[in-house]
Amino acid sequence: MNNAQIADVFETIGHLLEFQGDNPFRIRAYRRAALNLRTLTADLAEVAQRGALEELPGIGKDLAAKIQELLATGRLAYFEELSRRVPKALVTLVSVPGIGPKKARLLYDRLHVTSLDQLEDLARRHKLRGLPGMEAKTEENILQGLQVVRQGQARMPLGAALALANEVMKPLAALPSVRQIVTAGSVRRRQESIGDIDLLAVSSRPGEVMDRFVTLPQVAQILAHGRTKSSIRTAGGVQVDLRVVEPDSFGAALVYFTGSKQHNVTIRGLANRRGLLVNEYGVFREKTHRRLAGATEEEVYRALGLPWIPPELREDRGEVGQGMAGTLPELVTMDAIRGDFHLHSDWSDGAHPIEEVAAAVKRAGYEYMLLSDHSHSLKVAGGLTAAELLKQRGIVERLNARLAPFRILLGTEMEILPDGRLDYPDTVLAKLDVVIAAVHSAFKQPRAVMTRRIVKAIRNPYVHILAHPTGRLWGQRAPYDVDLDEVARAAAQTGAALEINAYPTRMDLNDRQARRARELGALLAISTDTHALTQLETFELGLSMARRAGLTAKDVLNTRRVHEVLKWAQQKPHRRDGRS
Ligand code: DGT
Ligand code: CA
Ligand code: CA
Repeated sequence: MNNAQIADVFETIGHLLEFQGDNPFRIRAYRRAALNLRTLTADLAEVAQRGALEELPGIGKDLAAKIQELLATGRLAYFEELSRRVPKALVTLVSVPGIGPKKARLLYDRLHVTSLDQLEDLARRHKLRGLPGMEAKTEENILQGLQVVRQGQARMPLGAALALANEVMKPLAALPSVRQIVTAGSVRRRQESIGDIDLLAVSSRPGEVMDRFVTLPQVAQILAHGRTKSSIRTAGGVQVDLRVVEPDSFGAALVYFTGSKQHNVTIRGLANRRGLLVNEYGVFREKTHRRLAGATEEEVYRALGLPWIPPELREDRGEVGQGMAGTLPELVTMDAIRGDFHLHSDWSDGAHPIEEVAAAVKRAGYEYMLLSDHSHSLKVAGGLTAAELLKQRGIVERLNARLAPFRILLGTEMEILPDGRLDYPDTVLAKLDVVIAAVHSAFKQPRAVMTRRIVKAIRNPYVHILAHPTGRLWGQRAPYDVDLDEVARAAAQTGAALEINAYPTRMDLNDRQARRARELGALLAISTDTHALTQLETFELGLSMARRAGLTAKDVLNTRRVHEVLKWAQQKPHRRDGRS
């Protein structure tokens, strides 16, 4: 069993317990564990082998034993026993955001709903309203929830796809005949959602690669097994395609199978206008069929009169024209990144003491980090009172003396209350280095109210970064309704930054939203939202969104030196239009 499957089991247990009216703390513990497992980049089997399961956030003795049982047997007696006590249809229904146990009961008992298709049909025909507590708006919410579930089922978030791709590539790369193996398709373009995983390899013995591929432990079903091309499906339902190509057409194949389809169409058009032919084998003269390029991507693009185009930009959003004009943006790279702007410690809902978080961030090569524990209104996450928050200052200073030149900035991830007021008074905020504000409540507010709420927070002179601006949680919660253009304009006017949250189930802002925010003049800050140290490496997901947005180093706050960040933060109260 892989991480996602074990997370699914825990999440379902949460639902089953809720049906039985079990202890809310136990229910929450299972749900939180599920969420943490989903965002874990390490392989659970490997963590278990190291005996380190209990070091994971939210995993105690009991859950660690359950993970062990699932890993060892693929089953969990406790889960099977719980499942027997609750009709399967209820479990299906409650997986839809917006349907709790009470509504699921109603739908099942009164309308005998047993499948999502049936539910969708009834909601579309307005047959749900009239049940106690169900109105037109409820039907709308349920339809929206169904979309969220289906999106989550049909495509997976980038982080999960990258983890699986690496897991599959590792044993293949180890074969002596394999000279290269890389991702192609949407994974290589770092798209936020992935349909299937495409891999490309060069090998002197393609047959051996194919045989190894279709017998990997991840394989649940072999969809195709050919001489140079095979496809499999994992137990989690993910399709993986692998092709082996000749070395002298590797570059052409990589361009072709990286896509996107639209990008390929555009470069084919460009080739045709120049009397050339481009396909997965190379670039050829149309008339003589003489081969001009094929072994590397660089030479393929060069033969077409283009510079090499980073995969993240290959979406036919103008990159081919920019390439011809020599105006492709110089995308921000990991090398340019100096700090991470959103990390939790065990003072709120993080898993580790400040000291350990800082040491790990420093070890990862950063120059600074923003400590941002939750504020007191977020009780479920152990939010800090103002007095507790200010107590962190002394600890931060002592650690800074020890870790110099590494620097911990003191901040907070502060609640934006439903009416747009903030969780701490300005007198407290003025004592912090950088302040993050975030929405974690009243998600259902109408668009105008939510927009006003967030803009009001951004206009506070002491608020510097808006965390996860849309609140979307992959497969669980749709984004709240907010006018992001208004939010970006307010950020641009006041000199605040919008976050690109790299948490694997968030990726918020995503690439399109970040691109738009930059167009409107807003600065972007990439953050891991780290709760456990295994999450530090997810920074790459946020960086991918930034690169797909076409951001350069100067568009991204993280590329600034620490004193520049502090200066930027201190200037905010003095900007003319800081307060509305
Ligand atoms: P996905 O899997 O939905 O996340 O998106 P992709 O882009 O990975 O799409 P996929 O797996 O169907 O195909 C991988 C790449 O192969 C795609 O980006 C471009 C190339 N490709 C696939 N089918 C065609 C086609 O009919 N025409 C062209 N020009 N390229 C194709
Ligand atoms: Ca694909
Ligand atoms: Ca594919």
